[in-house]
Amino acid sequence: MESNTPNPNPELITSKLTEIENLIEEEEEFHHLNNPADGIKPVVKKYLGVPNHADQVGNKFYFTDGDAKVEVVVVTDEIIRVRLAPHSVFLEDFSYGVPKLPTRQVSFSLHEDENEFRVSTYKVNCHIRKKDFFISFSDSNNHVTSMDATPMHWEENVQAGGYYVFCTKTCAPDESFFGLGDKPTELNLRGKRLKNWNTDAYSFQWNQDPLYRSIPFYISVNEGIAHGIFFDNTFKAQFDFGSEDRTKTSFWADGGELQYYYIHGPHMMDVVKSYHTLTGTHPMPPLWALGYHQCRWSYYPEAKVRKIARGFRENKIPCDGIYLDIDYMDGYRCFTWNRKYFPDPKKMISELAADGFKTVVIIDPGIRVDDNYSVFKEGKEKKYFCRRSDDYFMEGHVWPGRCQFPDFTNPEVREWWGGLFDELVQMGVAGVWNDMNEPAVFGAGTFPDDVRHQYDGYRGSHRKAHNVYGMQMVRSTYEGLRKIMKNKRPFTITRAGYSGVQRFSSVWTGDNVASWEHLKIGNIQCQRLSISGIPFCGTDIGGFSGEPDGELFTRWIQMGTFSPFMRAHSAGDTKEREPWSFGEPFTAINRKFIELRYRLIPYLYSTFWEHHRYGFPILRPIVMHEQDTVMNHFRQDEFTYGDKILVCPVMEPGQRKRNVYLPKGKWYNFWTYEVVEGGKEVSVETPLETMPLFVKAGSVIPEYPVMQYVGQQEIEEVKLNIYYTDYEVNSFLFEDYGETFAYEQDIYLEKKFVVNGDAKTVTIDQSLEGLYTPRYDGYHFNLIGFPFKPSKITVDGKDVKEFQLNDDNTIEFKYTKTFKHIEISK
Ligand code: MIG
Repeated sequence: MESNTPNPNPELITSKLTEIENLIEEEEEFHHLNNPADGIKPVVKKYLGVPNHADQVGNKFYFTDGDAKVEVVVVTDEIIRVRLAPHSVFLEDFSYGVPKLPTRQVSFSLHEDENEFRVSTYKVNCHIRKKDFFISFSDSNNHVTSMDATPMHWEENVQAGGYYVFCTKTCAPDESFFGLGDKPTELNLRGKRLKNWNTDAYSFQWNQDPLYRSIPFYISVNEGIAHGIFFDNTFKAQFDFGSEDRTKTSFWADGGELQYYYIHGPHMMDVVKSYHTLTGTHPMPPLWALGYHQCRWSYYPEAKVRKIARGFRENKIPCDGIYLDIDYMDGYRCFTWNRKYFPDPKKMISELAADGFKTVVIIDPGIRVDDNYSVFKEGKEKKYFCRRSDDYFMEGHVWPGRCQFPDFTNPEVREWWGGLFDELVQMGVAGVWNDMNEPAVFGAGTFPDDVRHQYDGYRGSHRKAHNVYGMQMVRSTYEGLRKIMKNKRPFTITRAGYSGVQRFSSVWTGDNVASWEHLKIGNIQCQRLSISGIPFCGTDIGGFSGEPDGELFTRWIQMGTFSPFMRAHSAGDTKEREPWSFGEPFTAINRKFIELRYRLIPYLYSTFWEHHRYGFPILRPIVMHEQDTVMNHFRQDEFTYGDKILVCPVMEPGQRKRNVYLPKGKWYNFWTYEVVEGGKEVSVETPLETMPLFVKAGSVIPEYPVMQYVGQQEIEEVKLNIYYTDYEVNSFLFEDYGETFAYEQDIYLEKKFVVNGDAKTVTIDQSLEGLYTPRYDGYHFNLIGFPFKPSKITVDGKDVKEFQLNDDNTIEFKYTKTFKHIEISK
């Protein structure tokens, strides 16, 4: 049921194809400029006519104008899917983004009157207007949240063998837009026009588009109400948020089906959580992956790798991951080793492991054409490499020279590729880094359009498979590792991706630059990725290309401490770039922040669980906390890390003071414990050794002792920092083995802390859920901001005799067993 036939001219060489593609693009641009869907309709465009009929099959409704058909599917109470078939023939339901539609039981109804058909759940109505086939959505209060500005339309493109599909909705005057993954532009996408086409974008710039990933999901906030649109189409797609025409929001793709999910809010958080019910969440990462990672292009030979590792231990800077970039391979052949540089990799990896380092290796998709190379030979024999429409193998140049590329959209190829990691895993490799998987090809940029892909049985050209190629590569990697590592959690990182890539991998933002501007770009990108369904993300700390000075590097380490994924990386032609490379005071400050990262690992891990289990993002921009205030739609510096810690990176050189917005409520300055009332901007001192960090009143922030790597010592007690509140606040602590999938069988422990207080008494209650028993019992309590000196502390009815009142007004005491109820009274 493939709508797109191959490019009919196989003789065209790559450059010619690129030329043609550019022409098509220009033409498209031209079409759009001349047709912002406001009346000047080119003849080739077809619009839906008048719906004259409604059919129902289970939770699916069909409306037709006689020729074209529209399908409306009730997915959940909050999610409705709309699809268009220009001649009534729908493609088979298959999507890499949505492996399976949720199957919860939903009640819904169809209503018809003289003006419209209406499909309703108890939260959403989908209106199909009889006059003109306009589709709109409203909530249970009849508040219209999304409305077509023209009927859905398409262009029959015989040349390209398919349709260009378009959807145009109205854009309200104060409507804001968020999402779309890694776009390096303002957080609020209002007024932007953006493209999804995975691209290797070395040293990308502010506003450059497209970059490495395609996440066709956005969130609209208008009049305080949020909804989401997930345009699940893998072809080159574009989005226009009131850019061509301030009153219209459009999205279109140059192939495939016009298919989108309308996701109801009313809060942005609801939209993101629902989006995750479609595309899945990130599995729990191995605990060590939450530590600090050190990378460079490249650390080699072995002596250098060991020297770097030693450097961490000697400088007492914690580190868990060390990376081998492409030079570890023999002539850049994947799954081989350069034995001159690494004579005994197994020995090296196991000695690094004994010192607490996990080794992560890079793998690229390009396989060197070389009959003496087993991976190539096997792939060739089994016909696993991508082919052009004329059946010749697709070839391109990348690091190894002349290469062919596995078709990761073929399940058999994925299985094969996944198995190739066996040897690396036996050597002790703990994680795999997937690079160049946009896919990137030197010169041509990427594959020619006519390359054929198996696409899990739904064959198609590269036009359809391009944006999912990288995701399928890292899926193959993840699934292969998972099999080989048995019950251990693999760690993977990828550059390219499509919606749903979070089921298989973490991501980094690609080849950024060592500049202050890029620190700002990275801050926005991580927030944007987080709310676009990609929670485990980070930037190349320090900037990949170019040279940061000590100050920029340290400010980047500070921000990176609060990136879900924390890794420093640098290009090969730059100066040494380890956390101690810049001398004092930088080394000490870098150490302090990386230590803070490790202290907060239980907090981050618990937040990760909240993501995995419930679909909450790890980083949350201000707008996600207070979407009612339009001003907040434009704040992009501050974010919360989980829901308890507010972070504001310092992103200007020499900045010793800055304004920080705090959402409503009471906040504690993390460094001084000063209480600040939120709902406004406050001025914060920002000397280099600190950065604005605030903790919500009532929080219980768990802390592990600083270790040089995760699991260095058994944890004997956990510190609980308890921030005074006079209203009830809940906190969670999630714990488990940290490296197996036992959590899938409920072998975990979720601790819930409830803190409440008044001027005389504070209570802390703990309840437990799950089957895991931590190896420690004891807590070290640190009470912060209490308005009184306690005269009595009881834990489960027993008096605590020894507690310490500190000069900074904190109160500390220890209790060697777990507890249910604590009372601290004046
Ligand atoms: O053509 O493997 O983004 O992180 O160090 C460059 C070498 C290939 C690009 C990645 C970068 C990596 C580099 N790679």
